[in-house]
Amino acid sequence: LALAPVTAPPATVDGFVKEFLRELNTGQGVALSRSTVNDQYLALARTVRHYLMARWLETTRHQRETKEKAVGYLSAEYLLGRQLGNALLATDLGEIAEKAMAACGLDLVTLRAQEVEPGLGNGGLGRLAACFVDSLATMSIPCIGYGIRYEYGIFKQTFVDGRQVEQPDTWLSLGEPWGFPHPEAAVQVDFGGYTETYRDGDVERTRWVPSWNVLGLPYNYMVPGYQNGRVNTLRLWSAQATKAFDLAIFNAGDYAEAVRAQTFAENITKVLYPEDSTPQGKELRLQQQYFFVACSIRDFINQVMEPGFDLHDLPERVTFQLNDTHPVIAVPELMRILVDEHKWEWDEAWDVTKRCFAYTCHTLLPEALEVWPVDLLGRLLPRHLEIIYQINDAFLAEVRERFPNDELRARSMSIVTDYPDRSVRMAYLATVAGMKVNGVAALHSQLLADKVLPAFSEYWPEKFTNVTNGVTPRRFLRLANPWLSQLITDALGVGWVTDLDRLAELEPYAQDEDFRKAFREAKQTNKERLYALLRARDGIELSGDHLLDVMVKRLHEYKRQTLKILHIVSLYEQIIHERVDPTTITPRTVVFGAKAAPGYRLAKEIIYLINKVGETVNTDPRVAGRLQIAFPANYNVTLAEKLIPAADLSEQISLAGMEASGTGNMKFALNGALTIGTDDGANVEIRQLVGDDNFFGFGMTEPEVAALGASGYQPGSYYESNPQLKAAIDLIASGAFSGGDRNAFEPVVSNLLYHDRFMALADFASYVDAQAAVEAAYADQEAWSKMAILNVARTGFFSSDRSMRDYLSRIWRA
Ligand code: DL6
Repeated sequence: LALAPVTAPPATVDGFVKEFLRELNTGQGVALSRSTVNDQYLALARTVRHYLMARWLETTRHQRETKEKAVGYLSAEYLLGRQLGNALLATDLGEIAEKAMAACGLDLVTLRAQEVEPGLGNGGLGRLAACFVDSLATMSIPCIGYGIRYEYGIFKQTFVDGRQVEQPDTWLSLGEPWGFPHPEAAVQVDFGGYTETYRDGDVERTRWVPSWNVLGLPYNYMVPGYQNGRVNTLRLWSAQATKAFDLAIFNAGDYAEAVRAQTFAENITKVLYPEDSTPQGKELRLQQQYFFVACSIRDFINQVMEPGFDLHDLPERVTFQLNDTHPVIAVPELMRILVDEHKWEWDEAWDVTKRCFAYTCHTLLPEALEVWPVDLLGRLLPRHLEIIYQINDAFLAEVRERFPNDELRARSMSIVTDYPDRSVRMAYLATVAGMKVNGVAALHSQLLADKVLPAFSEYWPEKFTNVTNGVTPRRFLRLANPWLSQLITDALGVGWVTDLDRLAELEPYAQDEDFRKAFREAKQTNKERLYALLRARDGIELSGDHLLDVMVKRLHEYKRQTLKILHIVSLYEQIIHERVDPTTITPRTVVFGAKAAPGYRLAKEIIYLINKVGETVNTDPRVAGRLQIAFPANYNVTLAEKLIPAADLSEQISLAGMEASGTGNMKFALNGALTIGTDDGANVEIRQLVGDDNFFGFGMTEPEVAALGASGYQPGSYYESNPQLKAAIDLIASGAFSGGDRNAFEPVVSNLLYHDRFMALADFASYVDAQAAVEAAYADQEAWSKMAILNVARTGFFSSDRSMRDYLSRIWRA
C-alpha cells in the first residue's frame, strides 16, 4: 500500500469541493468563512495541482523507463501567463471547478483574477518558449524546460503624467502555488578564479580553480498537456548562497556583513534582464546565463539521466535547444565537464557536444546579437574562455584548410573578434557548435543565412534551416476566446484544439450568413468584455461601435509605433482642420499596449507622445464618436488574452527585414482580426496563407528597404513632399498635444526628420492608403466578416504544435 502511486481526487463537484476545503483548512489554515480571496485562490490552485500530480509522476517514471530522447529547452525567459485557467483546461475541470466554487459561495472568475502572472520574460521570445513547452506536453513529447526563476519578473509599468514609470514586479509576494522547490537537488555553480595545468599520469591537464560559488535551487513547474494525461516539467533555478549566514560575524554585531554572501548570491536571480548599459549590469547578466545553464546541464546529466548513464550516448538522449544566444555558454560548459571532469580527449568531447546542441536565432538587429568582452569572460569564467579559444582555433584551422589563402574569410568567421573590442561573438559560437541553426520565419531564416551569418551558411549550407514560429491554440484561442471557440466547436467538433489544420474546414462557413452573424456577435462579446476590463482595471471608458484597431508589442523604433501615431494624428488633423467630413471617417478606437526597456530613452519618449496624443484626442469634442485612443499600462499575457480576441484590426507594421517573426500577428489572425502589415517576419507567411484580398499589405519590401538605405535615405524629403505627413508632424511639433509646449516631443520629431533609422516616413503614404482600404472594407460588415472568418480558417498553420513537428523533423530527430 505504501508504494501505491498517488491517485487524483474524484473528478466530480463533490470530490472537488472536498479537496478544496481540505486545502483551505489544512493547507492555508483557515476556515472558508474567514478566508480571503487570496486564501481561496491558493487553495484552488493546489486543488487543481492534485488532479495533475499523478499524471506528472507517471510522466517522469515513463520517461526514465523508456529512455526516449528528450528536448532540453534552454531559455532565459518563459512568459507563462496565468497558470490556473490553463491547468483547468488541461484537466477539463473548468465546469466542475466553477460549480464547486459556486457550491462554496465563491466565484471562479474572481479567484482566477487573483492570480499574478509570472512575468519571467520580456516579450515574444519568452512567450514563444511558453507556447513551445505547452505544445510539447500536448504532443506527448519528452521535454524539460530549463530557465531562471527571477524573483522580480518584467517590471510593472505605470504612467505618471503620460510617462512610463517602472515598479518592481512582486509576483511572489502573495504566495506562489505552482512551483515545487527541491532544495535537496541544489547544484553548486562556480565562478571566477584561475586555471592551472597539472600532471595526470603522463598526461598534462587543465583544471579550473574557481574563487566563489553559489547554489542553484530548482523549482519544478508542471507543464500539463491538453487533456492527454501528460505533464512535462519546467525547471527554473533560483540562486542561493552556499554559506548564507556567518554566525560569528553576526554575533560580533555586523548584521549586514553576516548576510553579505547571501545578498550577493541571490542577486543573480533577483531581476529579469537587469539594465545592461552599466558594466555591473552586464556582468550580472553573464552570471545569470552561466548560472542557469550550469545548473541545467548538471541536472540533466545527474538527475534526469539514470545512474551510470554513459555520456557518450548523450546526443541520443537529448537535444539542448538554445533559445537565442543567452544559453550559449552551455557549449563550453559541456566541453569542460567532459574534458576536465571526465578526462575525455578533446575531439571525443567535441564530437558529443556538437551533436547535443541546436541554436535558434530570434533577431536581425546587429545590436541584439550578444558579444561578451574577453576580459569579462576571463574574469568570470576563465576556463570557459580557454575552451572557447580552443574551439575557435580548431574551427579556424578547418576553415583555412578548406579555403587556403583566404585569411579574410577565416577572420570574418572567427568566434573571437578584435573589433571594436576583443570579445566573443556568441551567435558564432552557437553556429559552430550547433548541429542546426534556425531562424523563426521564412524571411528571417533567409536573411539570417544571407546577411547575418553568410560565411557560415556558405560553409555549412545543410546546417541552416527555418522553423516558422507558432502559438498555442489552447491559451490563445480555446481559453482566451471561449465564444469563437464554441462557434468553431459547433461547426467542426472538438478536435481542432490539438489539430489546428482542421480550421481549414471553416472555409465554407465564411459564405454562411448565420455563421457570419454569430461570428460578429462573438467579436462584439469580446469587445464588451474588454471594455468592462479596461473600465475596472484602468478607469478607461471606451464607447461606441467602433473598429477596434490594436497595436500591442514591445515599444521599439523598428516596430514603428510612431507610424501608427502619425496615422492617428493625421486623421485628427484632417478632422479638426475640416479637411474631411468627420461623418465619412469610420469610427475607430485605437488601443496600444507596450513596455519600453527602462534604459531606452527614445522609446519612453514615444510612450509619452502616445499618451499625450490620447489625452488630447479623447477630450476633443470635434472628434468625439469618431476617434478614441486607449493605452492601458502594463501590457502582459493576461491583458493580451482579453485584447486580442476583441480586435478587428491587427497592426504589424515593422520595417521590412527587422521583425524576426512576430507571434502576436498569428494570435490576432487566429482570432479573426485582419492584419494591416508590412512584408516582414511571419506577416509574409500570414499574407500568403490568407490571400492578398484578406490582408492589408503596405510598405517597402526588404530589398527595397536595403536599396533605399544604400542610396542614402533622407527622411526630410518625405516630409517636404507629402503635405499630409508634414501637417501631422507639424501638429505634433506645434505643441497641440502638450499644452503649447513646442519642445515636449522634440526628441521624437527630430529623430523622425533627421534620422528615422526605421524609415517610418518612407512608408507613411503607403500606410495611409492601406488604412483607407481598411475603412472601405470595414464599411461592408458582411464582407469584412467573410475576410475575418477566412483569416481564422487559413491560419491553422501557426499552431505551435506545427512548429514542434518542424523542430522534430528538421532538428531534434534529424
Ligand atoms: O521568435 C520569437 C520572437 C519573434 O517573434 C520576434 O520577432 C523577435 O523580435 C523576438 N526576439 C527577441 C530577441 N531579441 N531581440 N531582439 O526577443 O523573438
